[in-house]
Amino acid sequence: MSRTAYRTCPLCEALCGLELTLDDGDRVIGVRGDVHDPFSQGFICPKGATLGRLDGDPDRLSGPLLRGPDGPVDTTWNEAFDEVARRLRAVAERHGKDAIAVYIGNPTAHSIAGPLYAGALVKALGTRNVYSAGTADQMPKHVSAGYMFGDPVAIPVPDLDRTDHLLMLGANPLESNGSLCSAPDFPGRLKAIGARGGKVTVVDPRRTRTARLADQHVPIRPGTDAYLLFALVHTLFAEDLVDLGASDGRVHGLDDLRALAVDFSPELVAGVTGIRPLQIRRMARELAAAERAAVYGRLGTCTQEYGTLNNWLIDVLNVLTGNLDRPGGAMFPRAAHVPVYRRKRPFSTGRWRSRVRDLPEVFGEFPVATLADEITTPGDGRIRALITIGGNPALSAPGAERLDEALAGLEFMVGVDPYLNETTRHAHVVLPPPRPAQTPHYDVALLSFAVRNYARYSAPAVGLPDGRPSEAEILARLALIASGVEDGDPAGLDEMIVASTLVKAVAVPGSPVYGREPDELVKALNGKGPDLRLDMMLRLGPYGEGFGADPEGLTLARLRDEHPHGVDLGPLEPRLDEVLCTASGLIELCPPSFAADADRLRARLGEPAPAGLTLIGRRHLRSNNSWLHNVPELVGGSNRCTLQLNPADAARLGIAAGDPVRVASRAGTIVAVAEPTDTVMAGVVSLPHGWGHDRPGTRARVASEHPGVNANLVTDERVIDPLSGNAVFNGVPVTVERLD
Ligand SMILES: Nc1nc2c(c(=O)[nH]1)N[C@H]1C(S)=C(S)[C@@H](COP(=O)(O)OP(=O)(O)OC[C@H]3O[C@@H](n4cnc5c(=O)[nH]c(N)nc54)[C@H](O)[C@@H]3O)O[C@H]1N2
Ligand SMILES: Nc1nc2c(c(=O)[nH]1)N[C@H]1C(S)=C(S)[C@@H](COP(=O)(O)OP(=O)(O)OC[C@H]3O[C@@H](n4cnc5c(=O)[nH]c(N)nc54)[C@H](O)[C@@H]3O)O[C@H]1N2
Ligand code: SF4
Ligand SMILES: [Mo]
Repeated sequence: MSRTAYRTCPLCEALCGLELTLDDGDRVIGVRGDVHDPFSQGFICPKGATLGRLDGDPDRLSGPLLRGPDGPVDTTWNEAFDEVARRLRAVAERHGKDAIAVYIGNPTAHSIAGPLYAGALVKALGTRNVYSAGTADQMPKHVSAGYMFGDPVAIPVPDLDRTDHLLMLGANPLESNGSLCSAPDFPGRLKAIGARGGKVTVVDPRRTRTARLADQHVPIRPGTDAYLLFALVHTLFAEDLVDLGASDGRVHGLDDLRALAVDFSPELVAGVTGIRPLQIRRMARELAAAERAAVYGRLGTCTQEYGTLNNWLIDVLNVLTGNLDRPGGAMFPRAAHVPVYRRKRPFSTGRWRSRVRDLPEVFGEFPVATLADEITTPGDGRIRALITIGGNPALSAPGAERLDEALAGLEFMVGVDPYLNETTRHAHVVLPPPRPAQTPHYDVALLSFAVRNYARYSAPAVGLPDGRPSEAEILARLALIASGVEDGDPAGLDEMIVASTLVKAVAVPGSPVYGREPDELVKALNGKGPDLRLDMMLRLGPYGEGFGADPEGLTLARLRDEHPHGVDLGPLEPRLDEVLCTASGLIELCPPSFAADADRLRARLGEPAPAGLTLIGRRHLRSNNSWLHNVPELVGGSNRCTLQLNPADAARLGIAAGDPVRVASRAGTIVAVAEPTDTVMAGVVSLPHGWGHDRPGTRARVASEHPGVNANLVTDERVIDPLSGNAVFNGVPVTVERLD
């Protein structure tokens, strides 16, 4: 007998609802799109469709591992946690708190446990050595939102379903399915813009599938978006096209911004960007003329040396054209579990600095680009131990070879990960979370970026055997260990967090529980662990039941039982008032540190362009960073880890399709297989990341048969976006030659 269960897909940001079919042995034997999900309406991609294969992957670790003299061996959960406690304590006693570092990987943003427990772990460790995939990804967006709007997570998303004009830079949602813009069936939503008479423009050095679907593709030289964006701002001012709309009277720094943009005329930036002045002017005019327009930039704009400037100027354009916070423009989603009454402290970076390279703290973190420095450089405060939670920095971080070597030299390392991958092979203890089918789901991190207000909770499809901790329990146990409570009950941590949240909530005027008694509120809550926390968050949230304030409102039980396919909470609504929390109470259009970096950008114009080729990345629909390469259905067919280059460059260098080529940069050298294609502009080469599965000591049989090469052996950890510390993967100077 088979049965059906429903859950959100945890593999990307599109949040598709899935219908799982399970056999009577609780194996997932089928996956389809959930047609009753009001948001995804049955949409599914090849990755979601193979979730069953991932769930049942024989290489997935079923229990904890302890490293012995001959490699990792199975152990019990108690022994594993005891070992972690003993060895972390030893490191902390000998070297202090900062000697223990944490790395939080991307899949942590897709789990219920990551966002709810990683913070508690970091706090309990009391370390400043906090790293994440965020500084290889979206950190520039947080910095830009933090300084412009006061809140680093106040990130506007394009209102895809109502916009008439979408200007998209450095994003390829036809492969990625979208990012910082959760929209199941992103391709369908893009096509709908054209169908209702709108226009989509894509700025990208490659003619991607997204660029082909768009009405217009504007190729740009890698790493030069800030020049283009400044020229667009320049044109809006120069041609008197600025119309703040809803932001009128709510901005600060408009004159400073205008003064800054004066220098960046379309003529001046044409050479460096490769975009004709007339085209830039036309783009600015169309943006200003559109009834409802949105400018959206994603990964390609972040992983650049001017990542923060890019992300700031993108939202500047939204403000200057009156599109911020208006339907069809760039809007702030309202997530059901995020209270809108929160008291916020204005954002700033650099509250402390890194030991070796003196880099500013950003959003509580140091750049992953300096993790290897902090592990290998002797002296007080050196990192001796590391906890990784989902992630694979040995492949995903810039200058990965140095980091890989550094990991091998750690005194102690813990990996919370279902796989023995290129990173966790260095761990002394590996703590694997259970299968997706055994894991509850709610997108704590991603629902704040959805193009419709929406919520969905999935109960585990399959129960956990006795004594088998969930990922929430694993992380809670680690947090307890870090705070010196070695055999505490993980549930106690949730009760503590709930109690302290409620104490704060009752003190904030405007909260639905203002003035009430926390002890009495706790009694209303149901569930244990993450469920308890989520029940509280939903009740305190904008659609919540408010502990009696709105009897019809959301509770976890109501979301789970009455809306098993998720609930649509309506289109995005203007809510700048709820969001804005700068010290001035205004949108900061020209933060001083950004203006200073713009001076650096301007000065760079005078320098000669680097000769040779520049490297950028790319994504493929059937991949997911470093970790779906062990699913046979997703890696079959031709080698995808190729170095794409323009046929003109290939001819000049005497390179033919299939030739092995040596790619060299300041950081390192790799050998890849060449794939000439005119989808890449001349002067640019492209290699995907997440490959390089040829390292000994991993346990991923399928992936090791399709190893590919690690692009991050040639990306350079020394070059970062100074404002955010973000890694630079796009625009890396390289030389390419045929290997004889
Ligand atoms: N299938 C699949 N889906 C994924 C992932 C995956 O690995 N595979 N990863 C997930 C993750 S972690 C993320 S963050 C998202 C990212 O999702 P997206 O932001 O859509 O990222 P990419 O697909 O890498 O698209 C970035 C684009 O930027 C272009 N680009 C490179 N350099 C420049 C430049 O200098 N300027 C401009 N304008 N463009 C440039 C690249 O050619 C590429 O097409 O995708 C998520 N979804
Ligand atoms: N050159 C280059 N490098 C890049 C990028 C690029 O475009 N170009 N993109 C960057 C981006 S956007 C990102 S986000 C990073 C990603 O970098 P990372 O987060 O470091 O790497 P991932 O491959 O996403 O991590 C996958 C690991 O998480 C584990 N995992 C999966 N599910 C779970 C779970 O539920 N719990 C736990 N605990 N672990 C789980 C998997 O088993 C796997 O081992 O890479 C960055 N690196
Ligand atoms: S688009 Fe993303 S969320 Fe949807 S099925 Fe594919 S991987 Fe899962
Ligand atoms: Mo990412």
